[in-house]
Amino acid sequence: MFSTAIVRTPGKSMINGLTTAHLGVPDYERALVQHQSYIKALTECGLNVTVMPADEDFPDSTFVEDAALLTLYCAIITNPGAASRKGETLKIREAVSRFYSDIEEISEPGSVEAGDVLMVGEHYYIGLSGRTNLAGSNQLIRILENYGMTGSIIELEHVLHLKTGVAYLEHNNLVVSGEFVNKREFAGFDKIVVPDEEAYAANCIWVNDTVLVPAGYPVTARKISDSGYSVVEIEMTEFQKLDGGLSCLSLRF
Ligand code: CIR
Repeated sequence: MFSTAIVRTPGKSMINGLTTAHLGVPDYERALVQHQSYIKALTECGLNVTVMPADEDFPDSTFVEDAALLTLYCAIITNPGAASRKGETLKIREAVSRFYSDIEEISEPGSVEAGDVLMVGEHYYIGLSGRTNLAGSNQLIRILENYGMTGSIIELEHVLHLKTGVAYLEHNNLVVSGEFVNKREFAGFDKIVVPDEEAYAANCIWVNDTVLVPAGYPVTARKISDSGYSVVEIEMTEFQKLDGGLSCLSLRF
């Protein structure tokens, strides 16, 4: 169970965020409303939510998930692969240090964005992506092992981050889309398969047996609800324009 989340209000500079989506420029006011709904949903799932103020210097800084990996035993500050995102970690470290005394970090030449890291109990799957490199993945595995946890590497083909296309809902249930449907590494899971036309909905989050799903993906929402979860739909259009999904907007621990 999670008790706490950290989020960061988007800044007006989000309109300059990194994107490959071709869905237009985010509407800042609408993004703020959507972010408020996200916070409300986490709160209703029982989490205490720490809201960091916007940081205009970093257009993608609302996607806090990428800057740290929070485990049961330690926090790991990442080293984002995107040059414009590297400086995000400074304030994330400050926020995280209120909750953790053991804080580790990924350093050059290693890069990791924790959107590439999928937690399944005490094992962490690490996606090798354009943002997370082999040196960073190996550093991360060493850190995890020092605390009695494990990690393994998965090569990504098309997605930005591992969790762009896969989500773990506990109880051995894995939501998968696209390249992950038949991935050998995930053969042992019970799979909830997201249809190609709803691929964005593969980035959903388990929060204490409620699953937050982006609004507008009825087939996926139904499949998850049929698997026994209560489903809450969140409008995410303005973050989708920056390739961001539900997991990216919070650190949950
Ligand atoms: C980026 O390209 O870095 C941001 N525009 C989106 C980050 C999304 N984060 C995530 O999937 N964990």
